[in-house]
Amino acid sequence: MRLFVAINFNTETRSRLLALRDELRNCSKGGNFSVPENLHLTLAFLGECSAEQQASVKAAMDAVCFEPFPINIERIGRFKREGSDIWWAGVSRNKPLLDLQELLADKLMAAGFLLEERKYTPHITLGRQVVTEVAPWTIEPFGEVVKKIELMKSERLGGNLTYTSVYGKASAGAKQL
Ligand code: 2AM
Repeated sequence: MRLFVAINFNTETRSRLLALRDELRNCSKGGNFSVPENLHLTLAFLGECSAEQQASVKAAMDAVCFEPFPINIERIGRFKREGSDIWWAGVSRNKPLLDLQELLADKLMAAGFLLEERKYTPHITLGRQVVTEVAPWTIEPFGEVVKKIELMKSERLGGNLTYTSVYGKASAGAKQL
């Protein structure tokens, strides 16, 4: 199965992200835009994993301790790809988020996973293969307090890219899941 670890959002954050997705869609000539349930912030992408590897990811998540922390979504940006870019909502690079991402990556690498070596760019994908003439823009920041990270399974169901939470690790002080 294809796995990644992510932060999922509450209903209000999700609806604000959706409004931004719609704004982007309205000023685009084309693109493959994210459906509401697929909006998330990836912390680590594992790719194809065996059941044994899935257990290792859960153990790595269990070994990561973090306090609840706020995140802020502050801009709309893109990764340039030949003519059809990936557009996203960018998350401020705050210390608790970067520390959590690094700690998790360390635990996963210690368990034998090969992770992406590029610098972590915290982003929430709003659309892929987007064709637009607009330039990235800043937004009135909004966000929420993160209290949980989740192990997500990615699969194609009936032709649709579907993400399902298969495990969760709560922050210190949060109720057990
Ligand atoms: P993206 O949104 O920037 O494509 C599920 O596919 C999640 O894992 C998405 O957030 C996706 O990021 C990320 N992802 C997919 N393939 C990846 C890769 N090779 N390296 C890093 N992240 C990846």
